[in-house]
Amino acid sequence: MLQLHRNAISGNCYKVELLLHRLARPVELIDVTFGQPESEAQRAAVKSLSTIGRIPTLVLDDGRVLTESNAILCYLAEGTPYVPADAFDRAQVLRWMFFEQNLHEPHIATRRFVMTQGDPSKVSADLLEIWLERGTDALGVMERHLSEHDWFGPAGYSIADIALYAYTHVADQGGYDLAPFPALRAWLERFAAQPGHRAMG
Ligand SMILES: N[C@@H](CCC(=O)N[C@@H](CS)C(=O)NCC(=O)O)C(=O)O
Repeated sequence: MLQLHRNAISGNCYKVELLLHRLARPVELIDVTFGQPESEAQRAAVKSLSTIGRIPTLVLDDGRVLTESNAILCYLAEGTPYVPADAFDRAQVLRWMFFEQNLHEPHIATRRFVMTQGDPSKVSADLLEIWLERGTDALGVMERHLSEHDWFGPAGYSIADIALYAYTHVADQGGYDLAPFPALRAWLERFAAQPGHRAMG
């Protein structure tokens, strides 16, 4: 059976868990906690599996290991409706997944982590402000797309939608205001209303 090293508060792990759930793929979830007495051993186990040593880390039935949430999504979605077969359409999905890792997650997920799990007083006010501005810019990019499209996938709900949903739906925890983004809020509702949806956690 697939094994996924993960934790319940990580949006990157949630992406993978949601797709596995929608694909009805059985998986053994292995919790990796932070700041608990047992966490050092759990993190050492993850570090022994790959050079990056972060979660999510997926271990396949044959023992091969895959890291990077969006790479894992691409692997699991192969041959399913969650990723288009057409090369151009597929590239459209990939470009949103690169956008997520480049301009969205580094600001929105990091700010959320600091605000909910970390100590904001250890981060400069300037950096918190830069994350807020850049994350809000990324939400604006999504809003402009969603003003004209229902999904980020050219043919509908896709792994690009899963990748972007993970941290957008909890962006308020990082101090982001979604009120100015009505098309984005409608997409969040549409996404969560899909049959087979599974909440984070
Ligand atoms: N780009 C990677 C990010 C992986 C990552 O940074 N994961 C975090 C949890 S969301 C982690 O393992 N943090 C532990 C650490 O920083 O040591 C992905 O999308 O999977």
